[in-house]
Amino acid sequence: MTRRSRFRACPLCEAICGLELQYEGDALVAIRGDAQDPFSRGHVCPKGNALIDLEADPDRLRQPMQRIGDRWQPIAWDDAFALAGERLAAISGAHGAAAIGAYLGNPNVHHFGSIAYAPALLRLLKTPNVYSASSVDQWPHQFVNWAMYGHQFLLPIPDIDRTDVLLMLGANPVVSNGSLMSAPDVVTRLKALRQRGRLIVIDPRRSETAQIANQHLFIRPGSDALFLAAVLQHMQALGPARIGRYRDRLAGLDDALAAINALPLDAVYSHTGVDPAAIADIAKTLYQAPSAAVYGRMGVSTQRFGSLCQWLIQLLNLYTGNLDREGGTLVNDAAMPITGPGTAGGHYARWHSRVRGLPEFAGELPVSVLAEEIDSAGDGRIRALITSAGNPVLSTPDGRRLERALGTLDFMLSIDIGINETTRFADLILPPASPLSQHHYDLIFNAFAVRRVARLSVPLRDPQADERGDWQIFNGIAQAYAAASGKAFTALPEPLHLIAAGLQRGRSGLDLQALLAAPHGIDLGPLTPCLLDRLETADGKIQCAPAPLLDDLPRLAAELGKPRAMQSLSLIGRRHARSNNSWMHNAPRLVKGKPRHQLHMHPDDLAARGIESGATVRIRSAIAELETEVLADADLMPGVVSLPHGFGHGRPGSRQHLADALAGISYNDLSDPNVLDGPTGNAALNGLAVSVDT
Ligand SMILES: Nc1nc2c(c(=O)[nH]1)N[C@H]1C(S)=C(S)[C@@H](COP(=O)(O)OP(=O)(O)OC[C@H]3O[C@@H](n4cnc5c(=O)[nH]c(N)nc54)[C@H](O)[C@@H]3O)O[C@H]1N2
Ligand SMILES: Nc1nc2c(c(=O)[nH]1)N[C@H]1C(S)=C(S)[C@@H](COP(=O)(O)OP(=O)(O)OC[C@H]3O[C@@H](n4cnc5c(=O)[nH]c(N)nc54)[C@H](O)[C@@H]3O)O[C@H]1N2
Ligand code: SF4
Ligand SMILES: [Mo]
Repeated sequence: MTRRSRFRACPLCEAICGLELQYEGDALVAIRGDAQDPFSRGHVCPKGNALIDLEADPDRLRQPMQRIGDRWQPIAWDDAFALAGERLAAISGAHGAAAIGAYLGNPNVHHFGSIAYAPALLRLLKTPNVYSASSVDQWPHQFVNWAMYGHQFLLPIPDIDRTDVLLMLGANPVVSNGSLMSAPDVVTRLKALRQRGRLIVIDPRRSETAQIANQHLFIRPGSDALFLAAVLQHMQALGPARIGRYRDRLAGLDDALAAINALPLDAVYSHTGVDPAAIADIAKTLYQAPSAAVYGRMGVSTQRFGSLCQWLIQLLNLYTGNLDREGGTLVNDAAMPITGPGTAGGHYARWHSRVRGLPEFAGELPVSVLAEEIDSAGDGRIRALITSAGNPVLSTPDGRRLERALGTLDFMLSIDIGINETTRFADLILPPASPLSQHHYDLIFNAFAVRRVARLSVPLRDPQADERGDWQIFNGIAQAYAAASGKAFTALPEPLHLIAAGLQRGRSGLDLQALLAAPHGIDLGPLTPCLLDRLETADGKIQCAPAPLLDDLPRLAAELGKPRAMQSLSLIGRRHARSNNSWMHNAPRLVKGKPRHQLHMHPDDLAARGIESGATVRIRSAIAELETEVLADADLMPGVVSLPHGFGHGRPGSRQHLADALAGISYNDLSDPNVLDGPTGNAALNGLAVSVDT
């Protein structure tokens, strides 16, 4: 049979690679990188190839399913929408809007039919109980963008293709393929940077990215804010802030520097483990380089000082004059804007969580409070939950408590493709059609890319009669809920309509026709300085000293007074090229080969405890004690242990036959929902104090 190639963007990670999908008839038989995509230039990774497995997965749901006790039975779409609408309306009517909670997981961002349609349903529900994977991830970035630049998505992106020096903290793009800097084929880009200038990686593990860097320094988990503050203190001795371009657009720089300079950092070495001479050298390198960028990701956002880290990173880029400059960090002027008039810029502390009183940010509460908002009695308790493309039982802190809480809900609705650790508690699961049969435009990742690019993905096959796209599911639930509760709701038009309207709001001049005529995507060139023109703060200035960040400095200073607990180990995460958070473990081509779930520990730490590599060990955190196997890993900083998240499958009722057979424990059965970033309540997943013994 002849093969036909069809093209679209990969929906699986932020690199948004172009894929060439080869079909025989209607069967997807092979996947390659799209060599004609001007941005990804033919790059593909093992996960991209595993789309074949996802399409063929026998456990993938292809019609709505209703749970009756522990049996699942198919239900027709119209009946499913009606049931969802009636149950949600009844619970909201009896107990108020707060009784309905919603959790949006990571894949929502990768589907236009979710990201552009879910907000209308949430607005209709009017609940203060909205949660998402953002608060176990990049909230500190969004918060600092909002506080300093006036919009949560005015995100300065490191100009990795042109910079001379990149200081990278807590990121491992060689494995993750880059995050909050969409950069397909990032290895080639980083190797070019290494040739051209200097890549410096700060990480408690000699990560795959550290291995291709010019320089790698270990750091004690959670101590980066002290390190960054020390770099900024040193830099001030080298010369003045290079703020000429933004001089009259800055507010509070002196206040910010004074507060940071008041930190007594003489003991920075004993807290960070980074040699003061190296800190001085990094300050000089950044300050003197023709261009330089500081960038930090998961390891410095999902930790106790995540927001301070992101703030200090912005201040360093500003001080060296590299903020909003070619070769420094730049904001993407996306073809389909996600900032500016009519977009959700963010707000803070307009309401607080019922039980612990944590502030909302941008309309959401931190997911670390979700379980207690379900299981603590009282008015405003969550009694019904909607999850969309999320697996919070494995992905958010204290998954065991959440799991117990989910079992007590009056009603749970999941929009998901499978029955897993989370969705097995749902009363109703609505599975969207494959992304390959839907229109898609990457609203978020085109806007966070290291170049200006645009690409429309069109359906590669006709939808089947009984399939519904994500957008139809969100419309369907909202319409049924409105009907059952006597509210008004106008369904949103189909994706192409919203995509065309979105492009029209931008300044690229591109329209739908232009995108349809360019199936491999369009390159609009490198990023250009535009942040100053786009600031959305009240006074139009960059806010260098936002109060919530200054107010968090005493908490950091208090760290300096604390002796380090010598007995405890510090637990950090670890991603693998063949894993995707908690959900791609049912793909045969990804899970084959040797297991990857083990706890890694430095040989010296193993020896000190008399533990053999390969042994089964007990890991104890503040909330749990679990057993798994340990492996020696000389690439870790002594005192640090690492465990991948997203394992711990095989729970009763889950239907993921390959995943459920895998060994491993869930990191988030250990992680503590009370250990959080100060201003945002983002989960401090990394740097968890644990002990390990046999
Ligand atoms: N300890 C620890 N915990 C972490 C992290 C960590 O590094 N360490 N990382 C955090 C990060 S960065 C993130 S983003 C979160 C992720 O947290 P979540 O988004 O909650 O979890 P995922 O594992 O991504 O689960 C994705 C869910 O989406 C479903 N799904 C997949 N494709 C589709 C689709 O096309 N449509 C729909 N409707 N559903 C689909 C899957 O079946 C699965 O249920 O985890 C966080 N948790
Ligand atoms: N293969 C694969 N790719 C993925 C994912 C996946 O699960 N698998 N997930 C996707 C998602 S949702 C996201 S958000 C991105 C994340 O993308 P990245 O942030 O690039 O990925 P991580 O692997 O979480 O990198 C975190 C790094 O921080 C280090 N670290 C831990 N604690 C600290 C600390 O206290 N200080 C410092 N300086 N470093 C620390 C870790 O050792 C690790 O190397 O990856 C995406 N890409
Ligand atoms: S790097 Fe990301 S976008 Fe590219 S093929 Fe792999 S999963 Fe897909
Ligand atoms: Mo993420």
